[in-house]
Amino acid sequence: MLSCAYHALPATSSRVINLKPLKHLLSPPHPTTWHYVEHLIRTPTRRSFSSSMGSFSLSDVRLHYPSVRRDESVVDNYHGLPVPDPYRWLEDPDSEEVKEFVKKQVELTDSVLKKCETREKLHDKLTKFYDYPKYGAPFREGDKYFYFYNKGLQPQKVLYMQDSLDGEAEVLLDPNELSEDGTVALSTYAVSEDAKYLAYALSESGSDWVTIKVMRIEDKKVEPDTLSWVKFSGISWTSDSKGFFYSRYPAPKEGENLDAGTETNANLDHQLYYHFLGTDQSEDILCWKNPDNPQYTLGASVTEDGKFVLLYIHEGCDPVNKFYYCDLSTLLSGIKGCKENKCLPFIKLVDNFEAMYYPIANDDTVFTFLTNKNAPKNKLVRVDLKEPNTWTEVIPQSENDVLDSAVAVNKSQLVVSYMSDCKHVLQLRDLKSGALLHNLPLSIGSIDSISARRKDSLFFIYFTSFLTPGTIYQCNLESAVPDLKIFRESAVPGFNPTEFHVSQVFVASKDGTKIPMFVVAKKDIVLDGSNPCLLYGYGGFNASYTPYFSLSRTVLMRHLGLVFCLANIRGGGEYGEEWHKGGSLAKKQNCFDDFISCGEYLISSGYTQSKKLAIEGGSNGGTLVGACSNQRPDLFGCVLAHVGVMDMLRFHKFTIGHAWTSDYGCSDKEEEFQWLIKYSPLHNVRRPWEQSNDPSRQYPPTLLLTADHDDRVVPLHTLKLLATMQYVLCTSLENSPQTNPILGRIDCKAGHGSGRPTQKVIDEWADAYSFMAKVINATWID
Ligand code: X99
Repeated sequence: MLSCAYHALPATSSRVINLKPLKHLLSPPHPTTWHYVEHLIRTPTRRSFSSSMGSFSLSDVRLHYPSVRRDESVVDNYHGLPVPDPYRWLEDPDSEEVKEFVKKQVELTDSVLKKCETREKLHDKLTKFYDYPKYGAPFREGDKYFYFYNKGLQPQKVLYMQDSLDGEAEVLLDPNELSEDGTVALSTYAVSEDAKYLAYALSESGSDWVTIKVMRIEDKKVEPDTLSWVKFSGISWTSDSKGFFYSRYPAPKEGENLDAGTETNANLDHQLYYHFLGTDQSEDILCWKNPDNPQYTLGASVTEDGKFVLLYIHEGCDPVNKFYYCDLSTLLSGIKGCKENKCLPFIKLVDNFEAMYYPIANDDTVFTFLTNKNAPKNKLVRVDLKEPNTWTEVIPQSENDVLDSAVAVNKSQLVVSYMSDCKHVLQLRDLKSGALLHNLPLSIGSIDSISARRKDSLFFIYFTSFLTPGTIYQCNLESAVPDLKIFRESAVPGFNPTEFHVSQVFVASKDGTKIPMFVVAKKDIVLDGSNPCLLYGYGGFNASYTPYFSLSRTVLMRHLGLVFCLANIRGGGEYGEEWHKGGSLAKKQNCFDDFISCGEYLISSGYTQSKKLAIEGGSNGGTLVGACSNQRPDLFGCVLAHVGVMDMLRFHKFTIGHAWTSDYGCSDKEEEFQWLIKYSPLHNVRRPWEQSNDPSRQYPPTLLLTADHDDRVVPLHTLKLLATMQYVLCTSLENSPQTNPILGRIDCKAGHGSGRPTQKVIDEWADAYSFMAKVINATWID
């Protein structure tokens, strides 16, 4: 499971603390630019392919790559150094030439995927295995219970409501009814405190843009309220249920942005608004803006007691925020009185970006925060707003474990989760003193979410692990000794977890730092270097990977004998903010060294060999595998790079890219340009046969994946790297030794990953992993 402290700030339902990062959640409307290639993915045109008789190796003969124009006239000057960018024209998603490029790449890729023998079998098995009921943890609002449920292969999960846990459940919102192909997804949502209204944000085609709608729960009537240009927003109702706070960007100028999610322009001037139910969006009250700092992002939440609205201001993606509050009772004529762009009279409790301040609970003006102020592994502190200079410690920083989350429950208690060597540990503590009351034992794995309210004595947690699809525990704090009881448990039919084994090893990296890595494999594997192996990593943005269930990897382990490995490399938050800083900015190379060391370990310890070692990563993890394959093309047998940031010199110019300078730095600054040019995947593609004594050394078979509506990491990153790799390695030399394929998979009506319908998820798994199986020569085991 992936979690990130920065993302724990209230964004989804205020009462379910979802520890998953928002990048796997989160999006809106309009036609698409690259729709016309969609049919090519389903019914590809036939194309002749040399050596297509029977079983063959994809590397026998060089593919016939499309010829792609290079514009040698585009050369940027970075602090005196000229840097050519011959594929700059690929940055315009609306140009006909780009559409033609995409079309040809999709045709080529599909012609190869058709030759991957396991593609259909994988598709069938993945579909069969995925068809099991998936429940989310119940959460309460007013006197109702709510939960998500997908009966198996539904494109999107459905929101249900019931009066009691054993009462009859009714469908409240079924996103599957909102589009024919399942590409409309529910992202953020919030139920009003009286449980009369549901405000919910819908995303189209995987975009980060969302439209907020409102439903009257009683009769499920959808109200006329429609809020547009919402992105990176939570929804938080005031306790009077008259309306809610949300964040948005200014509406684009007329004619701009006809197909939300395909545009690439920078997201600037995030603003906080309050929407009154039953009014037009044009009447919404502007509550905060930062005209002097257009790159800031804003979020707000109303406290559980309804007294305060809290404002969080972020600059970039670091776990740091400013923290302001407004006592709602002091607004003389209510929020309405704040018209004419005056904003709410927020009081600045923390007005710098030195640390993270995440509110856990408040008793009137006495607030308890989770913070990393002078505590890189986090701690709990308390302050009375009336005495803003007196802070006391409630739970001090632990020596080894990261204080991951704390949720108030049963009036005076806290459910606290720690991350201990990349696994979660759960405790019950006293809210006032922070004292440990009980350890709540769990097996080795992750707490995906904690669903609790301060006024309730019953809470739920969602637990997952490599071999546990999902177990929801309930805990009743009315009993003398709290006891976690299984409330619901998922099982994948046909999957027997007892056949597999999970271990955790600590691999010495280049500088000696011990890097934890999980290894999941069949119990009876032989360490003779013969096993197909998949190494996965992320390494950035303080995001932590703890054990999680992956249906696709389960199928690969069972039917390809695959060893699955998860490397907890630096840049993540597995050991707190120091682990993050150890793999960011000037130290980003540590991420690649850590990952490469993990790959070398898997070979030296007999799990696998280079030819059978695949690496995979998405987003910042796409950058990771892109950089690692540039640095060690000899070490890997397959590279799967999903939605990666590949142009490290220009990422900050597109959509929310500017927020990533907190991890990467920015090429506008000379020193930081020097960090970036050294590992930028786009700028470090070299011919391995010219770099070594081995004239046959080449790049591993590579699949670069992206999607037309990815407005988080815009597709141009992948398109430019694809064109560059094909040119440098394959087409610019008549008899290039590079026979391993370099391919791109460009999905349509899809984005960075969140909200993707089940069918698209399964299609992508089948494509990527059948390509992998083919090139690492992993054969099907029935
Ligand atoms: C983001 O870019 C987060 C974007 N984002 C906000 C939100 O800035 O999702 C924000 C403000 C308020 C509410 C919600 C949001 N992220 C998240 C990075 C990594 C992350 C990302 O997606 F920090 F975990 N990247 C893509 C980084 C490089 C590749």
